[in-house]
Amino acid sequence: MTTDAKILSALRASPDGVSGEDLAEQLDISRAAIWARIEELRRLGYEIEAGPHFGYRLVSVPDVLHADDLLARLYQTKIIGRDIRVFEQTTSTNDVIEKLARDGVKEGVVVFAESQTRGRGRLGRKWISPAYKGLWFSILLRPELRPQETTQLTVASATALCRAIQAETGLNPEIKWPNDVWVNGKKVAGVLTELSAELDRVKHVILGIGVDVNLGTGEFPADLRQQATSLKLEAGRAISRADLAAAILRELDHDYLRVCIGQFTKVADEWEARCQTIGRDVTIQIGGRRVQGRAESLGESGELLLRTEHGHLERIGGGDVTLEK
Ligand code: BT5
Repeated sequence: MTTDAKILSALRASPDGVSGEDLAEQLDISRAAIWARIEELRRLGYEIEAGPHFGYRLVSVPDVLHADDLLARLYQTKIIGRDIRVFEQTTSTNDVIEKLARDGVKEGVVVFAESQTRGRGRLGRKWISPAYKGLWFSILLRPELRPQETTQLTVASATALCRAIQAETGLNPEIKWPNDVWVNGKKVAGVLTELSAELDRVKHVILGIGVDVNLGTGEFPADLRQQATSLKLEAGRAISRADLAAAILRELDHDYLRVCIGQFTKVADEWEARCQTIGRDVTIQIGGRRVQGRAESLGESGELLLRTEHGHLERIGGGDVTLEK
């Protein structure tokens, strides 16, 4: 952990304040060095009160993503979030992770961007990513899975996102297979899973996640307003992006471990309970093909089991779902 991360976690651990002397002792640096770091944190927008009786006290944190601060909150995760990098702007955070993957960086690294100039969805679709309004981030994973099993990670991401969003906002998110998180009938988050694989072995997976946190209606293009919303619009209050980011990474770490140790069925049960697609009549567009039927359940690799209109059970690995009335 960096010095800033240690200071922030010490301040969080003592909401009533902690003395400069105690901080200096805990971190094994001088009081002057502590003071200099506190000044720097204040410059970044952290409101830190100082007084003779309580020492230093964290009053409020700015609505910016700060890698050290996120690290400080995530010291207990096993894989995801041990290394966090925040960029002011990128093309797509998936591109940055792709480069890190090629450079041999360890799995679990997370890249956030305050804005993306070329954020993308599946099939090269555009993902709008306005500055400071959402969480636009990607994670590098190197799981021991076969390529067809990586749908498990998309499923795990959706369940983790739902738990974190519910805990931080009180909203009740639902999942639309395979990668959408919805609130009150509109999309608030999506997952883009990209993988590099050999025939039978995954080399790495990039999970790209976009969450519409504090966008106002005007920040969505007119053609998206019917189908997309933000947590702020639905909850009726601004949501702390840093709190939500930390919660999501914690939940993702938990679900990723469940997948790694062969407990995908537990994730799948939770997923099915949240999934509004199961039990519904749907039309699925898979490239140029269109299939219709009833979504029956989730298969053991995260695929959708669809009872087609002709009575066959089809395993669908990916596609765009439209719910029939
Ligand atoms: C997704 O694709 O839902 C995956 C989105 C993943 C975005 C993240 S952001 C960080 C990382 N870096 C990237 O470059 N991407 C990932 P899909 O199911 O194909 O949905 C895309 C469709 O959603 C678009 O065609 C629009 O209709 C709609 N859309 C675009 N921007 C949106 C937004 N901010 N919120 C809700 N819907 C949006």
